Amino acid sequence: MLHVGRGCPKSRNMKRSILIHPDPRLKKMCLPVADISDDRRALANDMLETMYAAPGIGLAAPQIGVLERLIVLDCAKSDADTAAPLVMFNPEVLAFSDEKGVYEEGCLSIPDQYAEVERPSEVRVGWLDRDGVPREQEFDGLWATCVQHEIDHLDGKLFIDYLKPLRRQMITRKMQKLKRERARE
Ligand code: K1U
Ligand code: ZN
Repeated sequence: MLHVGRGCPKSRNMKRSILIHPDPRLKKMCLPVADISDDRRALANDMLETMYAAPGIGLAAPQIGVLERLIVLDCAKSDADTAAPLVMFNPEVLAFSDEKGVYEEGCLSIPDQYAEVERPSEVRVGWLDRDGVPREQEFDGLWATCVQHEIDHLDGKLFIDYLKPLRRQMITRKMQKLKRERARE
């Protein structure tokens, strides 16, 4: 088992709580990660744990209140044999297709609300992996949708920002009600 910092044994990953919209932290532009330390790798592990537990196929650091450019995703089938987690520090869309696709998106920060969003069908993404090694890969299908959705989170953008104002307002009001109910529990 790894022991990390402050003399305190770091035994296992921790599930974090996910912020619910509206929250000012979900609207912020996140800062690039300057160095990929053991603490940041532990944060990425916590995010994967949180994403799988939700369950979800992606998660961005601001969704757990950390305003840094870090995302995790796994759009593979959910059984452990085919798990394909990706950890991306400072991800960037380097190129995108003219062809667009529509996918019904959800968001762990906007529970139980889904809407069709149009985005480029294919994207080339560059990022630093958990060892700080630069990576580049093309994504299509659900992976392309998910990686764009997660990178949007790092720029303070939610999938509801692509919707017409009335639909966005209705969803926001539902989320305000949900937060009031959860606060009373
Ligand atoms: O960023 C997030 O809030 C995670 C979000 C990612 C996403 C979903 C759909 C389209 C684009 C991006 C989710 O994971 S919502 C939950 C979800 O879609 C799902 C959950 C379990 C199995 C399969 C999908
Ligand atoms: Zn989301």
